[in-house]
Amino acid sequence: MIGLIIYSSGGNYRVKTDQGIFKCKPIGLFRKNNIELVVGDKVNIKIDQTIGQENLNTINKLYERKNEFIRPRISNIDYVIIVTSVVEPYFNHFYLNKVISFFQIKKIKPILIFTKVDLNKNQKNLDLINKYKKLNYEIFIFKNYIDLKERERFLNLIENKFSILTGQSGVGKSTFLNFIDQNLKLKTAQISFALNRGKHTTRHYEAFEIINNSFIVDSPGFSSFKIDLEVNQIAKNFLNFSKLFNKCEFKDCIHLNESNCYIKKTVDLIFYNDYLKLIKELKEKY
Ligand SMILES: Nc1nc2c(ncn2[C@@H]2O[C@H](COP(=O)(O)OP(=O)(O)OP(=O)(O)O)[C@@H](O)[C@H]2O)c(=O)[nH]1
Ligand SMILES: [Mg+2]
Ligand SMILES: [Zn+2]
Repeated sequence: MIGLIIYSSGGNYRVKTDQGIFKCKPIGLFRKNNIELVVGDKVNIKIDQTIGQENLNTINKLYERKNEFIRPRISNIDYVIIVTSVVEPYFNHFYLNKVISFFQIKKIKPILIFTKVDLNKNQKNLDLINKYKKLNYEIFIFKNYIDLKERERFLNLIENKFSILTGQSGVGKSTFLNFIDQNLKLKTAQISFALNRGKHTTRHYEAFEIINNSFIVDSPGFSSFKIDLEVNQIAKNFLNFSKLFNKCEFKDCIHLNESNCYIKKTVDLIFYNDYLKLIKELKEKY
């Protein structure tokens, strides 16, 4: 039977199939070949309830992965849903731009959710959201709720897709998901003002089935997201750079001090500065 791994914890898995969800263990071959199964994997399982009291169902085949990530351990992602709060925590566009670019390099489309817009008192934040709109990203504005039409639009977008939800702690990932699917009732936390950081309330990776065979993994905050980037990849994939870098004079332009750099000339300063900051961060790493 073919299925999708929707939960993993300490070598125990839950696999969703046409016949329902089954608790499974992988056959020894996986360990022998050093293959760790992860949430998002498409697998074959064998149902075997005859041994002892336990349901000993086994996973005996892994189908080829479309993509895979080390941390979090997840595979076959169609969309990344990036949640950014405009206040508490502050509008961290640098982090957002970095995550967008990381996933664009992997050819995974981002969906941007801006939260806590009801608490916003600063026009600059709204202007910034508009800058993302101009780059043609799929955007949703969350004010502790979104209206039915927007909810529909979101559900249509993720239909039959496997998506990962990410964003810094406390931005409202779980709150947003609970709103989209009122049956989920994920734990949410009050932000801790003392630290100006949200408390971690999401502990494990689990794909939640939102209606219509659409799955979303609610992952912990970004600190545990392993982001590996290279300068020349960033130079071609940062935000909308893929549409622009061909117009730079040099084919391998990294948009710093090269002459006739189209990107330096045309990209919004706030985004260009984030690009510089990211390049600096990468260069310091090596
Ligand atoms: N006013 C307002 N509060 C919000 C909004 N979105 C989330 N919150 C609040 O922000 C706090 C943190 O929300 P969570 O959903 O727990 O955040 P999270 O991103 O899941 O956090 P972690 O699981 O720790 O990564 C909660 O108190 C929410 O009620 C919003 O749009 N408006
Ligand atoms: Mg959460
Ligand atoms: Zn350039």
